[in-house]
Amino acid sequence: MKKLVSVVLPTYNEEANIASTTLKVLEQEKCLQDWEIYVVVADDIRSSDRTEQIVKELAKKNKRVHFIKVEPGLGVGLIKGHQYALDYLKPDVLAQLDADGQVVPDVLVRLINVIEEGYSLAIGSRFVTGGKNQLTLVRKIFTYGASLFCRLFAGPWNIKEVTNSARAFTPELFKKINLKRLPWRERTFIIQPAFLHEAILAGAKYKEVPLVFKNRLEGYSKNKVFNYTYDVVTYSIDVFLNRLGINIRFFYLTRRAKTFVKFSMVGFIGTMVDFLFYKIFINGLGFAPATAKGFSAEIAILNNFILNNFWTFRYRKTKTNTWQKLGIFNLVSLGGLLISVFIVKFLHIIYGDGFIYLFGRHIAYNNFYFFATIPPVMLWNFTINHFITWRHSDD
Ligand SMILES: Nc1nc2c(ncn2[C@@H]2O[C@H](COP(=O)(O)OP(=O)(O)O)[C@@H](O)[C@H]2O)c(=O)[nH]1
Ligand SMILES: [Mg+2]
Repeated sequence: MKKLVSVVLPTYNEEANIASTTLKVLEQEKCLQDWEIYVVVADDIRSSDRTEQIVKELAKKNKRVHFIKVEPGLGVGLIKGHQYALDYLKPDVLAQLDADGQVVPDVLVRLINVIEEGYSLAIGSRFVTGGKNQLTLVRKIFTYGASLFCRLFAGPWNIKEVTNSARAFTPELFKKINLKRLPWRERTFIIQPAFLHEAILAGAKYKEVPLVFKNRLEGYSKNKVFNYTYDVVTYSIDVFLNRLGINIRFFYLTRRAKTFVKFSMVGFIGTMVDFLFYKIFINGLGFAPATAKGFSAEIAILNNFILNNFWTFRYRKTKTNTWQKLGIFNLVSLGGLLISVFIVKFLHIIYGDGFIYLFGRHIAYNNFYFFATIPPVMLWNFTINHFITWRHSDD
């Protein structure tokens, strides 16, 4: 009796690739004499192209091809795909690959061989001998950076590849994975490193095998690299904190508070821009400090507006146009400026000019007045911009 491997192919608008990828995956059987390959295509309900019709046609002709429709998100596609396989196909090994043909499908043979050697988890990797990453420079930097960050903070150090889906594992391992903790329902690719982490906690015996990742020829990538970077960083910090015994669900909190976190990052960058131009105007152009501050503050406001408009609140549909938003944003910032002046004035009246002695230095009270303005001004700016400047309107 042959053994059975189910291969989940998650799809989201993959009409140009899914037929050829499915056939190439099934073809790998010629290098796997003891195995029968089954394919489960897990198509996102948001797919608006012909992926579904194409796979259903294939499934009619070939009982090895199965099709399910799944809720949005890569994690949902993968997990629901494996659950379907366990329920209906009773596989000896669960495997998964990208459906777009970017990953050369012969990796499947190596993944299964590793499971046959006695490992419970085989990981396709661009970072072991024979592996190749033929993506653009930005993506290469991301792959490497994510790998390094995960290895340092989440561990283990000896897994080099964390951000692709090509893997195989035993049903026993899959059943031991804590799905309550794994963020598989989140609409992000974080499932890729998070699944590894949870698999290791579930006792996986793992090994990496080489994989060639080509550039995409057809269709488009759904990988939002900037968001993915944010998730990899916050997830790894979450794991790290957990290890220190600090269980504050950092990943979930920062995801829920994502807009606020982005807004704060913009504010931080804006403060640096403000300070940089303040110094340039004074030292380079000989402006008086007050004049320099006026110009540098407006440059910082423009900087923050652009970042907030095209990043923080990018998905907000507003009734106002960009110029109107810029006008409102300036007014809100002016409000913030007034608030900070009042706070400094108020604190100065109460506490006056003084020093405290900290770390062997005299530190003037006015430094604390400056920093005391940041939380209330942040709150003001965020609240007003959230509810007014970038007010979301559905119609
Ligand atoms: N079901 C499902 N599949 C997805 C989703 N996002 C991406 N995929 C599939 O996952 C695979 C990898 O995604 P891709 O966009 O190619 O990311 P990249 O290879 O990292 O650029 C492809 O087969 C996609 O069709 C999703 O939200 N739901
Ligand atoms: Mg891809």
